[in-house]
Amino acid sequence: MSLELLTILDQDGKAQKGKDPNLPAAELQKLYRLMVTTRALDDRGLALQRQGRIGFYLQSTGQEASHLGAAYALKDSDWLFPAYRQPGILLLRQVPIEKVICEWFGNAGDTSKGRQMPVHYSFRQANFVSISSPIGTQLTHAAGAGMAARMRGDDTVFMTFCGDGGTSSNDFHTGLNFAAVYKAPVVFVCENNGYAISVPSCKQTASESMAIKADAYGMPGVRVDGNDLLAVYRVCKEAVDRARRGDGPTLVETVTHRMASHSSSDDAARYRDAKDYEAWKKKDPIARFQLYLKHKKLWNDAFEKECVEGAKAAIQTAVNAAEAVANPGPETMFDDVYMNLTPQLKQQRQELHDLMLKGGVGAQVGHFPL
Ligand SMILES: Cc1ncc(C[n+]2csc(CCOP(=O)(O)OP(=O)(O)O)c2C)c(N)n1
Repeated sequence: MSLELLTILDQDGKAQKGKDPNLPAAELQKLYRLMVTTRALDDRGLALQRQGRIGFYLQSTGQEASHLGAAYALKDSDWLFPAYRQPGILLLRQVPIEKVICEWFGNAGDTSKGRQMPVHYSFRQANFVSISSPIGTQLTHAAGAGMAARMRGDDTVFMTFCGDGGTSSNDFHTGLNFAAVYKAPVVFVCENNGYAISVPSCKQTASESMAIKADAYGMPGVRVDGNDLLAVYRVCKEAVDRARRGDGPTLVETVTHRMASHSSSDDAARYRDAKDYEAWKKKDPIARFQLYLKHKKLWNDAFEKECVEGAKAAIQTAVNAAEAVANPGPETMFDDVYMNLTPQLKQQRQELHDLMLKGGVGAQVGHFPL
């Protein structure tokens, strides 16, 4: 049980001797590109919301290393039960950017057909379980999925995320307790970004840290610098290996900072400590990783331009394509809940059909086949 903050990269991007996981050059460049693309996606998401083109957005700026470093420790066959701020994982798992952006618009190209809030992604093909608004519910889901895998005897690992505020939820207790008792192969990643909306973490808990809470549940707890991609990766890789071996769950606290507001609906400047914010700005995870790549001769201006311009162009193409996709037709509200519609729902569907034929609600999208 270590309360010490584990780091590998110092502020100048130099790796401590003997701690560098020595990932292959192409993988390091891929991870850098993913962080840059995640940041660019975030900037575009907020801009679209401010322009009134989407209704809501949640930024993850400053937390790119925390979630990408963690998820990079998994195999593609492992599962994710995310919280609000891990969009980079979708890119890591090769979900097309256009699909991500269709979710923001809630259009017919969105996996959830516009039934979820924007930014509450769900991608079955990426083993990425739907984000849910209630804080902490994903922790129990991951614990249950892990228990099931252990009973089946397969070696899948389940990674789930929460914020510092999430540790105060009922489900944090239930999830961690069950996972530890049943030795479920789960990695709990608590991204301590300093705030739960406007409540600073010091008012959230009287514990010395988030990681220390693991002790009460009988699992290892580790604190790691969340703005140091290599350190997060290394700690999470150990936790993932431990889970896969059948030795049970781990709680990893990634210490980071929420550099943006909680969501597009609030203004952090009204409650955030400005000095704190300025200090964290200097610890930007992308800048630190860039220095590391530079020391390794894996970064230069041309590579930077390729990453930044490439991300912008891919996002622009995806926004254009996603914005052109129609909204889901009103009749789709009858889909996906029951395999066979109940007689009442059949009748309501018929009524909607007739109304649309007469030019009523949704008429502009045309009548649908019954
Ligand atoms: C059970 C529940 N209580 C309250 C809320 C309202 N709420 C939405 S986000 C949030 C704070 C989350 O903070 P944290 O877990 O630290 O994650 P972060 O947003 O910082 O990533 C709260 C209280 C909710 N969604 N669900």
